[in-house]
Amino acid sequence: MKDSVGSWIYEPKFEKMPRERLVELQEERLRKIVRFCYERIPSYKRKFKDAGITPDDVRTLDDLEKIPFTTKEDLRKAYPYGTLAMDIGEVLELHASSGTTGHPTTCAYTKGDLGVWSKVMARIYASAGTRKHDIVQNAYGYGLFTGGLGFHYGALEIGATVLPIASGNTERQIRLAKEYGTTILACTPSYAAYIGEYAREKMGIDPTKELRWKSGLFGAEVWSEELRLRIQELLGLEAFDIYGLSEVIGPGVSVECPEHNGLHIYVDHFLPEIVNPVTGQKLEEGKTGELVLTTLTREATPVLRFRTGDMTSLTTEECSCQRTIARMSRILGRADDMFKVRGVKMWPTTLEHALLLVAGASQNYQIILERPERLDIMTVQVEPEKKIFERVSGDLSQLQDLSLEIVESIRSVTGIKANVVLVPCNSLPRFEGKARRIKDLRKDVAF
Ligand code: DLL
Repeated sequence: MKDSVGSWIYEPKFEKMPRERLVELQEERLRKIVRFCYERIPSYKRKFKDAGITPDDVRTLDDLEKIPFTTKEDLRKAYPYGTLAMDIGEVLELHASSGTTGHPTTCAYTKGDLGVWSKVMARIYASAGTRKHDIVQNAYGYGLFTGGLGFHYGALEIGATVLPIASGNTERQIRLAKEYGTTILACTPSYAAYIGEYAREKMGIDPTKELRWKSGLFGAEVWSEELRLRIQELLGLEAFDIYGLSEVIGPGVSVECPEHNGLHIYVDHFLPEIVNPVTGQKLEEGKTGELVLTTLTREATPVLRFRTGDMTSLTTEECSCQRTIARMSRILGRADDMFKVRGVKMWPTTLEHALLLVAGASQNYQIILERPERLDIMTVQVEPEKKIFERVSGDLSQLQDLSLEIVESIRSVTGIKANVVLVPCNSLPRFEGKARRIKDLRKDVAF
């Protein structure tokens, strides 16, 4: 195994467990959690009744499909306390996931849940080479968003030092990184890229030489392999993809190992399935579809077959890092972020991938979708890299070759001819949290 950042395994007992034993453990936990949900949460009892099943019908992993899905809408309807399986006296922490449409959803944690959260986050840190002597710059938002506290608890569990700086105030991020010599950066990938640009352009600091970051734990939004390479170049660290969601635990569901060939899922706590997002039909290993997760150990707000809306695929093929647990591919996008342009399905990352294949294009872009008459028009606004922008003294008309190259790259990746508009550096919005890349101005778009 490559050991670029001294990666290690925090709970080898679970991560390297022989497959048969792992399945036994999962089935044992599945039977328990199914009964627990049925007995403690009235909406599950109702769902089971409607489906004509009882907890006794779920004995093995193959029985999982008998259980009806849980959707975000189910959880929203049950807001604020309808999803609680425990008495409020047992709940130590409440988080509400961002409700951009309608009610948020409640994610509650007992002492046991916080223990599991800390442990899975510690596994994540270990996978990214974090040790006791590391100083973690935690630039995820603290508060109701689970990013900040999840990364905080994991760092404490490992015994590392945590700098709870939260997101924002980029100048201070860079100054403190330098002064304290922080070694691990945790934030969204779009913010990491922004920090890299800001350090160079606004502060004259080259993070690869003047900061001590060795690894970055980036997640909470979709990003592409090309953006990873950009961030690594900008910040001089090894970038790890980390996945999770509030309804299931927060960050802590899966992470890459140094092989960077998918994200190992902590399947002893979170049971994954892939389904066709339209029909709900279970898909076989290797096929791309919507990730569905069942929490095997969650106490306060357990979920059975939760439709995450995230598109990925699974593999149980062995990884050379020795972990036996399944891997998921990098998230392609959300089923509901997926957009169609003239019938072709894509996600923002598809475009990001196409853009970053072109030298001179930056990772700052925005997609605008319009349908002035009957045909979709996709316009991609892209900032050129700063050095290129400066070379032409801000005269974008001199960069026609660059925009043609981007048009060609998008065409070869998606088959669609987009309008590419180069825009001045620093003119597109930057995000300290999750990036929002699409402006869909089309009316009544049907999928
Ligand atoms: O974003 C938890 C998190 C915090 C994960 C920090 C990683 C790091 P939510 O706010 O509930 O929780 O948003 C969950 O974010 O369903 C995905 O659509 C997206 N997402 C999370 N991680 C990734 C990732 C946190 N690595 C939603 N790649 C999920 C792509 C991600 N999308």
